[in-house]
Amino acid sequence: MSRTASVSRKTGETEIDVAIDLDARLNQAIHVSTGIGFLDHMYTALAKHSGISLTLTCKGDLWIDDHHTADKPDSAIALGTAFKQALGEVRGIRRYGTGFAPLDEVAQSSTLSYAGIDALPRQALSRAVIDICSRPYCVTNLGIKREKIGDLSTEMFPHIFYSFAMASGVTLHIDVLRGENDHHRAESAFKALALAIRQAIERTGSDDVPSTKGVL
Ligand SMILES: [Mn+2]
Repeated sequence: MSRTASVSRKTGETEIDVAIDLDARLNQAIHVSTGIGFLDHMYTALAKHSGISLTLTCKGDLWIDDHHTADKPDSAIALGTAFKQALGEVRGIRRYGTGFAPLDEVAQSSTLSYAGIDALPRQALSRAVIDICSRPYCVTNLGIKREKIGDLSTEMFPHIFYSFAMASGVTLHIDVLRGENDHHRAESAFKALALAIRQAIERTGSDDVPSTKGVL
């Protein structure tokens, strides 16, 4: 049984089309175009490392600001809605997923030039925990200081994760554990979430509902 979904949302503020395939690992295709470069980068990383195929196009009212494109009720809500639809009834999957994603802060080659002073490259590290439980909840601790990364306001990151969690009905805990550079902190958070999703949606081979209550 395929786990795919398409969602279109059109409001006075944005026009979004999302198509996902949760089981596309061998033929993974990712096309993300939101009009905000850094947001494309994050959604692409999320899809890539979760092993899903994703097409996400968004035409937002970027002449106002990035709020409608990045924040609810738009790209993240559409993505969460498509994710929930593709999953269908929560059965036969692992349900829980945990992801830890490190990310180089300093290129190895440039580290060499620090010879003897700071020989270890710095790394960012994030942890994400997901429970596909139909009880939407989201807590994030990203510790990002810059106001913007590229054209994306960094205040959007918690909103993106929150909106995804609310729309998909999952519980999320996302913490950036270390990292100097805000681009890397954010990117490692999305990658950690991707790894958590990849684990949680993995089929167990049974048709079991992963809950002692027998329903999720
Ligand atoms: Mn990057």
